[in-house]
Amino acid sequence: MWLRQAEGEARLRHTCEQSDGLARYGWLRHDGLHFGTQEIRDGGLRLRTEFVKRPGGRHGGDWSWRVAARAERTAGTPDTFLSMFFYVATDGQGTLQPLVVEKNHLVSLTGTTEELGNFTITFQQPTREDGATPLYASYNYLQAKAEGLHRLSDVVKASLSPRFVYAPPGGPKRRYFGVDTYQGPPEGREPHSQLLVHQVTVALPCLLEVVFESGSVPERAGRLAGEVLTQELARHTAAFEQRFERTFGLAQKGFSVQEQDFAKAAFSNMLGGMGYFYGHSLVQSPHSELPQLYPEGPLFTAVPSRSFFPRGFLWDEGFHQLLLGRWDPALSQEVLAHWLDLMNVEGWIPREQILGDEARSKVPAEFVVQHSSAGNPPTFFLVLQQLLSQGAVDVPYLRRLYPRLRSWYNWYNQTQAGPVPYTFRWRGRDQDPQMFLNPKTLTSGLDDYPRASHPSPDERHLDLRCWMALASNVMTKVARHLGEPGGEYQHMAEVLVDNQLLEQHHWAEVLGTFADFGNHTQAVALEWERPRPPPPGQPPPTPRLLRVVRKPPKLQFVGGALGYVSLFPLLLQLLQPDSPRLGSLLADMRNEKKLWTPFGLRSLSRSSPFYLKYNTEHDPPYWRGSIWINVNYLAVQALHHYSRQEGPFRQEAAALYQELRANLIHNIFRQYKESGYLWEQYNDSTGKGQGCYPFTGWSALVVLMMAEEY
Ligand code: 6A9
Repeated sequence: MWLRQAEGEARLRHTCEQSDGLARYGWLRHDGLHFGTQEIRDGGLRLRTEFVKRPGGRHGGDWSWRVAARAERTAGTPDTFLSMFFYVATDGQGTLQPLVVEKNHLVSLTGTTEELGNFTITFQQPTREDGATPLYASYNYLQAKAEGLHRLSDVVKASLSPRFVYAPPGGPKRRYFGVDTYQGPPEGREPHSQLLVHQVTVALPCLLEVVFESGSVPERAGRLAGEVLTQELARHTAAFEQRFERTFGLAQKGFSVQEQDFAKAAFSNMLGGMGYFYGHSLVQSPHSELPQLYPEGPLFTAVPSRSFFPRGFLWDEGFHQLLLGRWDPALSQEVLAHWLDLMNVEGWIPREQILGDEARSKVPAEFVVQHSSAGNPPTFFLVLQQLLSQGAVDVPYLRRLYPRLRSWYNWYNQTQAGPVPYTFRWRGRDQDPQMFLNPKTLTSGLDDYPRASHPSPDERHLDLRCWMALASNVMTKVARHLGEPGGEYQHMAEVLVDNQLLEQHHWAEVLGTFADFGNHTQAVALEWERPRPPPPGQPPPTPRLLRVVRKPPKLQFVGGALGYVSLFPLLLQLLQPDSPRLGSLLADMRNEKKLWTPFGLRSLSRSSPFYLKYNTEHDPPYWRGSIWINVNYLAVQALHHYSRQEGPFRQEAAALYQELRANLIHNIFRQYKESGYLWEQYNDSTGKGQGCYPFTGWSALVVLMMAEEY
């Protein structure tokens, strides 16, 4: 945690929060195992945090952190006076023994926990940036009990007092906020966590190091601090640069150093943003009245956004591993195994993973419960396909995965079956359709993308059918790889890839495109209800925005919805290279009145009646026009594929490939330079990043576009 004392008010920084409005932060380099370098810009303050981990012993080895802080010269009033808080906290079990000198200076501590065994943590003296010249500092110390790791900011904030004085020899005396006393959590809340806080208040620029030494490391060449730490950081950084170039080849492709740095930051923030979570899911199943707590379990996963969605999301994770699997296939295999271990007895995996109090503290209550009839695109099949083609999956691993893969596949195949054989339907669309312009389909991952206006069991969803074709195809390959009978998968794959049947179920001749099918009318609008006059003496009721239906729905292809869903047969490469439908989708893609923008493909045609429409008074458009990078990655990948297949559209696909790839890379890079971040989506008129940030989930797939790795 840190606090800029010159501000005169105590604005404590701790976890990644969008509301802090930082100009920039994120991992610039991270190799996932041994080291990372992070840069944080907070007003005029620039923090650089780096760590090195040195394996050894039986508990993960040693690690050291270095934090360098300086004031930016360009800023109006330079910030020269800073507090940094280094804390150590237990999480339910374990003990900590502080060594405190001069009443409030925590020099080191020893501790024991189940996972870490015995360890020592030492806080080195602050120095100037040279790492040698000692620096004057004021120290504060807090020892407290907290409810849990998710409440540590509250504890520190509640204990701050402005009564302390920073008085460097020969310098002016200044008051500052320091940790003082803490009364303890409110009555009735069990403290789970023992907390020790070491606060150092210094003038800038400065450098601080923290050294963790594991009790089971038998002997060490030298303490991982000072010059030794500098050398190890340099060695790991050099190895990172080489490996990055070997893996992605961006220098060789002629990208500038600035562009390469951007790609390294995008990649590193996805890798460095990975988390290890532990806890229960809260699940509502159709068989029980109340949501049930699932058994506790671990999840090692990347996250879409460190600030806003710091937890696992199922279909996001498949996209994440497409990138991380290029760097470290073993890591991706571990992540996939973790996810598949979260499967219930029915073969279902919850879409959003909110495990443990810390994760739960970031989620509004209405989103916590997961529904066991709800799916999400099975993107892990994309990852398996990729790992198989890299030759990176070992057979014993795949053999252990296989029973779970079978159950997972069957879950989709059975529970999400459509009304006609070989069609599919997302369950869990919004209830209460009259409340929405178009009832949402959160399970599809495309949330408010328009579907049949009147949800019904007659629906067939094009995207899900295409996902199932992919899943069947990959299951066939996996079975073959293991020498298992995979006839059922092969049969499904053949049927689902059959272009004639696909057209029969989903080609809408009247609309000239592929589409969903269902009970649908385009003649809907949101209107304020005209409330009846209230009975005498009663206040008038609050008017509601309700959907009016001007023309009754009928069973038909879903019109007015050209966009990402329509492209799925192309995106997942199901179309034959000589299919005339391929030509027609390419034309829709390239059409600026429909999907084409200078920044990437927009999610919904500009000519759709749903384009940029609110779904309720308070629900702004999400997948109704803006540019999403995961789907654009699939598009670039598919265009690359079709540019290499003999056929009448080969040239066109090749040209679109070049153009779309260049547009996406240029815009995401430009937005990064201008705003400091990668974003959740991009505006289809201006290219500007929007939604949450930093979002180095699937938006970081720009690295694979740069590398042309598909
Ligand atoms: C809201 C409010 C701090 C929505 O990236 C994760 C998902 C995608 O899988 C999905 O396709 N996002 C996309 O449409 C974000 C979903 C967040 C839901 C929870 C909680 C956060 O408050």
